[in-house]
This record gives sequence, C-alpha cells and structure tokens, in this order.
Amino acid sequence: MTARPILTVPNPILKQISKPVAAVDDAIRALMDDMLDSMYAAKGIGLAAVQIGEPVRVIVMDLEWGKADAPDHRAPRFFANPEIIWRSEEMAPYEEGCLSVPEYYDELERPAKVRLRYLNRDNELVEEDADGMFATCIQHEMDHLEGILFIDHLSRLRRERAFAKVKKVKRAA
Ligand code: K1U
Ligand code: ZN
Repeated sequence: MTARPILTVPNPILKQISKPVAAVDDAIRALMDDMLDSMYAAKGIGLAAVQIGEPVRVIVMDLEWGKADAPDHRAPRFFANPEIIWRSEEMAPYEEGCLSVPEYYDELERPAKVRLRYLNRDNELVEEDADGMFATCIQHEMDHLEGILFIDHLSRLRRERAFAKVKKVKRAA
C-alpha cells in the first residue's frame, strides 16, 4: 500500500469524468488500498480515485477515524460504480472541505438523505441508505466522479476566494 500525492486545483485531471470499473478485482482492491493510505496520510475522511490521478469510479471513506475519544479506530468503506437511486427533498447544510482544495471550507446544502447502489470491496452489489455526514460525504465524492468540485456549487466570488486561498497555501508550502 502506498500513499500517493493528491491532485489539487487547478489540475485539469480533476475535471475528467471517471470511467466505470468492469468489476472489483485484485487490481481495483490494490487501488482502493493506495487510496486509503493517501486519504489517511492527508487526514481526510473520503477520497475519489481521480484525486490521485486515476479517473475510475472508485471511492474510499472512513468517517470513524481520528475522533478524539478513539483516534486509532478505523472503519474503512469502499464504493465502486456508485449510483444515487433516491434523494430526499429535505436539504441539509454542512461545512465541506476537500483535499484537492486545501484549507478552504465553506457551507453547502445537499439532499439530507440518499439511497445508494454500489459494488463493495467483494464485488457485491449493495443498496444502502445514507444520512448525516455519510450522505454529505458520498455526494461530495460522487461529484468528483463527474469532474465537479464542491467549490463549483458556490458563487463566483466564493470560488475565487477558494482559489486565492489555495494559491496562498501553495506559496507557503
Ligand atoms: O477531498 C475529499 O474529497 C475529502 C474530503 C471529504 C469531505 C469532507 C467534508 C465534507 C464533505 C466531504 C475531506 O476529507 S476534507 C478534510 C475534512 O474536511 C475533514 C477531515 C477530518 C474530519 C472532518 C473533516
Ligand atoms: Zn473533495
């Protein structure tokens, strides 16, 4: 398993539409493991494959790790070819961040609940309901599969603020 560099804006690869995987086989599981290492190394809670330069429809997530009461507890989750098959009319606000837009956070509203269909790490087709942080994070990651960043949902002014912040962070690095 290898932690790989995470692409940041304005890298054009982030705007690509990711391709479906034929099946979750050993090669995809190896990619999932690299993604997980990359996500943990960058202190994120989710990651889409395109963020490490692999435009395929694969997402990893861990909403449990890094919590103050049990910082080492890990609960990784794996999603291939995810689809949203139902979304609630009710919306929920959340302060989002993105490892590809380092150190910029802004509030966004998304459907509060969704029903998902995806292939898990064992290549099984699963349907699952998501709410709370899980619903926000999976919608954020699924946007990456379409080449959409959370800042694309913001006003031009806020998006420009985000790009300025990223420039500043990169200059300081
Ligand atoms: O870049 C990414 O897609 C990962 C992103 C996921 C995400 C965070 C918040 C809302 C929606 C999606 C991150 O993990 S950014 C880091 C971050 O915000 C965070 C890290 C640890 C705990 C809580 C938030
Ligand atoms: Zn992101």
